Amino acid sequence: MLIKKAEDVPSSEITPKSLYLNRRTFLAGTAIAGAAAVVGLRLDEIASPPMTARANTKIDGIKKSSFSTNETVTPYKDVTNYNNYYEFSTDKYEPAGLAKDFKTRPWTVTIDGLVEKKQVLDVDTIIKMAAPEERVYRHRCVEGWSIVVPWVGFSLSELINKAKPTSKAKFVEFTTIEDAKQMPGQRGRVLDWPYVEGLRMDEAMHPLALLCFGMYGEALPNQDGAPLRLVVPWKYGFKSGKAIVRIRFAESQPRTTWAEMAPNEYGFYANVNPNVDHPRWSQAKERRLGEFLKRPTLMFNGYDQVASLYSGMDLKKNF
Ligand SMILES: Nc1nc2c(c(=O)[nH]1)N[C@H]1C(S)=C(S)[C@@H](COP(=O)(O)O)O[C@H]1N2
Ligand SMILES: [Mo]
Repeated sequence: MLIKKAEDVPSSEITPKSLYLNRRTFLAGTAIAGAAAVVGLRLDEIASPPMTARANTKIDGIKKSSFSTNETVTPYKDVTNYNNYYEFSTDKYEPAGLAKDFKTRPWTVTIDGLVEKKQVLDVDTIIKMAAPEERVYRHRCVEGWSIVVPWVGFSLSELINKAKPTSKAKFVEFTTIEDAKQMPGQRGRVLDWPYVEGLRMDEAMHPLALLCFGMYGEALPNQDGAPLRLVVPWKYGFKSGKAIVRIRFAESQPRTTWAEMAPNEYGFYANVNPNVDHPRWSQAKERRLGEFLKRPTLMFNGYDQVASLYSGMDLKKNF
């Protein structure tokens, strides 16, 4: 995500990594640097960065899903070294390192609001609620890059059905952990912590909405949202909150972090839509990490099966 008000960003956060990268690129050779600059590539697309150690637990019994795309999966090293995770850093290259020692156990998730019974569940109880599936989804960041990831999890509806929301519940709110001791980005006021996102109940119940605890057959790396995150593939990435500690059912639309931060730029719905530009850039195209040329962005990120959720709605107004 791009920050609207530069003055909100503590100077420590603006340390120009790009300068450092440019210097490294420069030292690596001006020909490569020139080529990288011309096509707008990241340095690690030219020269491989250090690999993230793959020390995550393998998940057993993963079923394949018919929701998966057969597009080329983005390399693990890209997905785990280029992350939006402002609790750690606004620099996409930094969460991988800064989240290394983040503690994801013990971990509980509070389920409250308009439910038959409020409860605090251990994350491992949640993970065992249904059989794990691999869902290879396209994931489109509002900033214009995209990835294809073999996520592991199960439909959020499985958890919602067990949580038994009352008939009054029309929305679901997801809150991320607040722990400035472990999350250096939370020591600054870049966002109004904790990070909160939300969905309308019918969106949350759509089988594509994934409660996610793994990727590439293993437990989620910390920088990708361990131990539990959401993946809502037809919406811009910011709707998919990481490190969830609370799920609250509500009658009215929850206040969500990015829509509060910059309401003219980020809406509550945030459906991927090539026809509705961000006020500061076009959303018509995207760059798949690792590719040279941009590709067209698809309506609902190509997940047409959600279109009926929005029939009769003006998606230019409800962006
Ligand atoms: N808690 C939390 N969740 C978050 C974010 C964040 O900053 N904090 N960034 C969002 C954005 S903008 C994107 S694009 C995705 C990125 O997920 P990834 O790093 O696994 O690709 O996470 C989303 N979830
Ligand atoms: Mo994003």
